[in-house]
Amino acid sequence: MSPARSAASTLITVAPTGAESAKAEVAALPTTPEELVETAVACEQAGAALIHIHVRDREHQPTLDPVLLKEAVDGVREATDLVVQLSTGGAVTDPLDQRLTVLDADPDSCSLTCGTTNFGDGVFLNPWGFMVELYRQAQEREVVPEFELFELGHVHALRRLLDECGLPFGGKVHVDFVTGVPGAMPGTPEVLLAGVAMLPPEVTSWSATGIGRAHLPIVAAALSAGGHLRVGMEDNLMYAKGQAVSHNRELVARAAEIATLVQRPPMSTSEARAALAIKDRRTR
Ligand code: KMH
Ligand code: ZN
Repeated sequence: MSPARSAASTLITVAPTGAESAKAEVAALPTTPEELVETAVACEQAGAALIHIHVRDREHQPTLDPVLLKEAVDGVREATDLVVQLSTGGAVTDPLDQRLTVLDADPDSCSLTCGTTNFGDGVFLNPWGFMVELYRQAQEREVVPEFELFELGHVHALRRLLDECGLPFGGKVHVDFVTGVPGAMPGTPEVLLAGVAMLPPEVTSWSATGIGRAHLPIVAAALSAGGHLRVGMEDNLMYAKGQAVSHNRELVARAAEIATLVQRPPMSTSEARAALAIKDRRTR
């Protein structure tokens, strides 16, 4: 089945925090454990089925502290049915070996970026050996990766990864096109559709996100082409021209409204768990 034609409903991922924005400049950014859980609950109610988490420390700085990561996973898992995905990308300054330890927090899913990319003024490092090691560890721990694609070349690197390492745990292959990062692939429908055309046939679902101004054009393009959506303050701090996002819920609710209008309503968390073949780690 072509992934471009398979989606009757829309998986909405929320990426509420990221590693780039400063709490001092963006008060609405959820950076404490309490804010993260409150955001997760509100976004689930608004239509999200998956949450992509970056954790902050007590000073609101990005961290890969294992205790804080576990606290975040457990807190969101106890309060919601969302698929809990941890970022293994962290911040551009995070060392590769520390990024691998994210899996110790036992998330349902983890991000896995398919290659190095420009990232604003920095470089987001994802060398081949790191990708393979992260993928193998995810397979062993039965964590479902979301393959993140910041460049068209990353689509080809995904092909190589699947050839050399096989399918993820559960057999589903879900990718997210992250478009509009300064210096990486632009957030235009043309580039998104070129990436979709290159996807390996093993891909069972794809989503897209547009950074900053690319947000709404990419929402519209992805829905039109049969894809899913990632929204949230990691990627976009403005709701509209001159209007800052005041809560991640607003971005999820708008995405859910647009998806419903085009008759691809939000996927429930149980549908998302089935679509991504997520192992059930819930305790409640
Ligand atoms: N913060 C970026 C350097 C991921 O979460 O895996 C990387 C990123 C991708 O956000
Ligand atoms: Zn991220």
